[in-house]
This record gives sequence, C-alpha cells and structure tokens, in this order.
Amino acid sequence: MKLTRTSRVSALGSLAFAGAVLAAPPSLNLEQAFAPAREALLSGDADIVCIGDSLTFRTYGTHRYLRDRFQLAYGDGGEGYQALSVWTGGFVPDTWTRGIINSDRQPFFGLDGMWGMWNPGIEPAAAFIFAQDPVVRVQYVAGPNFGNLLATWDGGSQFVFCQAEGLEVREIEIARSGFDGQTWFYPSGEGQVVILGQNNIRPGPGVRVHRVANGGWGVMNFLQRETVFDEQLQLLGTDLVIIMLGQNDQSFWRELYAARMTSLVQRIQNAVPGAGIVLVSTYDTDSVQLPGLNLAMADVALETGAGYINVFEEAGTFAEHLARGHIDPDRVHFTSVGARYIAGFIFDALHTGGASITAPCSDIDFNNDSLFPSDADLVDFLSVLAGGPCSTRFGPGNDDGPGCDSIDINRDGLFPADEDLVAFLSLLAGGAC
Ligand SMILES: [Ca+2]
Ligand SMILES: [Ca+2]
Repeated sequence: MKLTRTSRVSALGSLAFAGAVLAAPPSLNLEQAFAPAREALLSGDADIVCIGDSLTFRTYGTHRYLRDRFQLAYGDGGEGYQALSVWTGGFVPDTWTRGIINSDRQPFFGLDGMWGMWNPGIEPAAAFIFAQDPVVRVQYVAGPNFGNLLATWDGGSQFVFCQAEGLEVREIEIARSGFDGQTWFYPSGEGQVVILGQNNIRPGPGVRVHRVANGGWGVMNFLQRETVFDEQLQLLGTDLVIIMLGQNDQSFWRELYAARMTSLVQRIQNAVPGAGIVLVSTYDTDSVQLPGLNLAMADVALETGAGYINVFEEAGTFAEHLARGHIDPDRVHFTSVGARYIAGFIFDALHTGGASITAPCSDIDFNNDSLFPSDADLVDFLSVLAGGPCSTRFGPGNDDGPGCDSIDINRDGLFPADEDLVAFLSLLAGGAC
C-alpha cells in the first residue's frame, strides 16, 4: 500500500553529478539490485543487512518488521547479527572498554559500534552473550600483540588464540542442542581481547535479516568504521544491503551527501561484490533538508547502479503519517504501525521491481503472509474493516509479525469505505482495481 502521492520541488543545489536526477523517481534499479538476494532466498539460505539509524535500531523499528516479513515468506534462518552489549542480550564488565548505544566510540569497531574490549593491566573479568539460536558464530578481532581468551558454554569450551599480523575478524562456531545458552569470554590476561558479537543461525532453510544500526548514526559512522566492518559483512555471507539513512545527515547538502553515500556504496561493493545494494531515502519529517538528501540517493543509484526506493516522496507526507498513527509522540520515530508500514513498502517494492509503489491499489496479500490468493486475506480484511484483529499480528501486545495492510485498498485516502471492499473483492476475483 502507499499513501497519496505528493509532488515536491527541491530548491537545493546545482547538478554536480553527471547522472544527477531532475526529480527523484519512485524507484531505480530494483530488479538488478534484488536479484542476488532473490536467488539466495529461493535457495533457502539468505543474509540481508539493514544499515540504519534509530528508526532501524529500535526494538519495534523498521528492521524488526522487515525481518518478520522476510521470514514469514522464506523461513526463519535465525536472528542474525547481535553485538556484544548490555542492550543486545549480553554483558560486558565495567572494567572493559565498551562500544555503547546512541554513540560511536573509538576504535570504530563492529558493524554497529557495540563491542567489548579487555585491556592488559585490568583484573581479568568475563563478558557473556546469550545465544538466540542453536548455532552461533562468535566474531572476535585478532591482531598484533593481542592476548588469548577462553570461551565456555554449556557442555563445551575452547581456548581462542587472538594473535595476527594485522587486524582481522575471526569466528568461533558453537552449536547447542537448545536455545538461550550463554557463552562466556574469559581474557587470559596477556594482551588485548576484542569480542564484536555473534551471528545467530537456525538450521534449515531460511533468511537472516541483520540489524546494522545505532541511534544517532548517519553515513559518516559507516564510512569511519575500521576494516573489521568489511570483514564482518563478508563473514555474514551478505546477499543484500539495504541502506536506510538520512535523519541524522541533515547537515549535508545534496552534492556532498551524494559523494559520501557513493563512498559507502563503493565500500560495500568492494567488501561483498556479489551482494545487491538498495538505498532507501528516509521518510518525510517536514524538514527542508530532506528533499536534497532524497535526490542525492537517486543520484547515487544512477551513478553506481545501486537500487533506490523513494520512501521520502512516495510513502506519504508527514501529515499523512501523523494522521495514520505512524509517528511516535516524539514526532521522529515510528510507532509499530508506522514501522510495519515502511517495512512492507520496502518489501513490496523489492519484490515487484518498484511496481507496488505506483500501483493504483494495494496487492491482494492483505495480511502479508506471502500466501495469496487466500481466503484468509478476505477474512482478515473484513476483520480489520470491522475494527477487529489481523491474524499476522502476534506476540505480546500484537507487536510481532508483519501485520495487515491499510484497509484503504484503493489508495484514495478515504477509509473505511465501501469502495475499498468492492475493490478488494474485484482484485480477489482477478479483476481490475
Ligand atoms: Ca495472505
Ligand atoms: Ca479507500
């Protein structure tokens, strides 16, 4: 689904890029950019990385619903990347140096700036992280003059040597029979030890949607990461990188943002050459800076061949988002309804080569379980129309699952309306919208 389309003119900047766009299109290059991920998804083993800011990082943010949507369609391949931190299911002693939430501390380690480092001269104390799936691959840094560590878990332990000629990321794979196990890391005391996090993997066919985001982050945070960032992307087996940035990049103007974003795209292309990259402009918060940043993302897509999704202009105005309950009282972050909507917008655009963005009506998979045509979609539509529940919202507080589309099937901004039921029945019967 999409909200009503608005036209908008940018007053920002001249066109420095050879391929600069005059107006941002609804999407660019999505078929090509999604092709590697589509193949991996259909093969039953896919890894999608979501690069973002707090809109992505939040527990009920965009990442969660992209994960739910992808996993309902292709299977649950596990929780994916999880940094070592107290905010992400781990514990790092006070005496260790730690990367933290809503910040970016040197050294710029990790995919998301959260990690734990024990340094010599400090009494050794252990950190731990909870496993979320039966198999975890713990990622740690090895380097010159580094120390060693002992990793222990229920029923096993491993002594880990952390010396290397230069900085490099290595993995320890731990397989458990059950869930919720802890892995402890004891520094041996001879030299520095750095634990980055772990990749949670569930055996069997499925997809992992990795959250690579932190609050307050923008393009510079990803550009300034140490080379461990590139190695971590490789170790995850990345098939697709979705870049959702902009709210924290409002000090940039169009040309400079395009240059920085091009650097990030090239960095990712060099790190994981087989992966697709899709740039997603941030949503409209009524800021005068954002039209230029949205155009910059389209410029970069033209220059680099990356995909592009124009959430900024095509997913609705700030007033429309507010009216539909998409925005928190802080007027910046999404509610779970808003995050679900944006995740669905992106998922549908990826799967239709962008056609879903400009389609006159929503698709017939009303409950977003990737099963259609299906009676369950009609049942859910009638339920939601009557103010009832949607079957694909589940968990405590109905906060999990992809949820249902808007009942405004014909996208005319009017709902509840009989015309939407008529349009939905027509679509179900194979007719026009
Ligand atoms: Ca369905
Ligand atoms: Ca309507």
